Amino acid sequence: MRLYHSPTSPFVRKVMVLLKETRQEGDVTLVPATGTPVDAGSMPLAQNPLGKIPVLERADGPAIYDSRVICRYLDDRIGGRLYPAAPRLWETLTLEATADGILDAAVLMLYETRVRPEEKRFAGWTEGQWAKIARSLDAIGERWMSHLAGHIDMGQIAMGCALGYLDFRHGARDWRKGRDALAGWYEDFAQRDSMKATVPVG
Ligand SMILES: N[C@@H](CCC(=O)N[C@@H](CS)C(=O)NCC(=O)O)C(=O)O
Repeated sequence: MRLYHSPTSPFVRKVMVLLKETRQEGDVTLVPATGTPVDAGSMPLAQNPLGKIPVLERADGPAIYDSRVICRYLDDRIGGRLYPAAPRLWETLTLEATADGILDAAVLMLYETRVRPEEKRFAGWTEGQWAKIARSLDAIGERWMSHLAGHIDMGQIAMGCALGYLDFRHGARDWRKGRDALAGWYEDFAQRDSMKATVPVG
């Protein structure tokens, strides 16, 4: 299989952590890809018309995309370890969706400063994105700590990648402030070999 990859993409990181946790890394060749909404660059447009990564080219079927689809596919391929059976599955998927939503907002905030010309920026829009992140982190701290304390699953991996990305791109916002329980969980989770091996650089 071939995975379109960037070492700074938190969505790609979700896939990389899963590959390491499930010992499938050797089955995948990484293909570098970069691009933005205004310049698709080397994004695999033929495989994903949305021009986003990750994209996985499979040996047994057409390319698939969106980190949630790829992660579910790769987990299913080895018998399903990181997506548990229902009813816990619905929590796992909701936690993963929340982490991905945090990442969507965080990536849009980055594009606002990196891609949009300064005279066209709108601070209220950026703050609205951060408000989504802040509300989500508060909700996780209030309602999801027992799930996070359970057996590792894809919801936890996605949340670990989301918090790592906030440190990487939005460290000055200090997401840990007032969120001791979540910060404590992340400190431990970030020590996993799969997380240490995929820390974003660039
Ligand atoms: N929902 C997608 C989001 C993927 C995504 O936004 N990837 C970013 C890189 S971090 C990207 O490819 N951006 C290019 C663009 O938006 O044009 C997923 O989970 O895979």
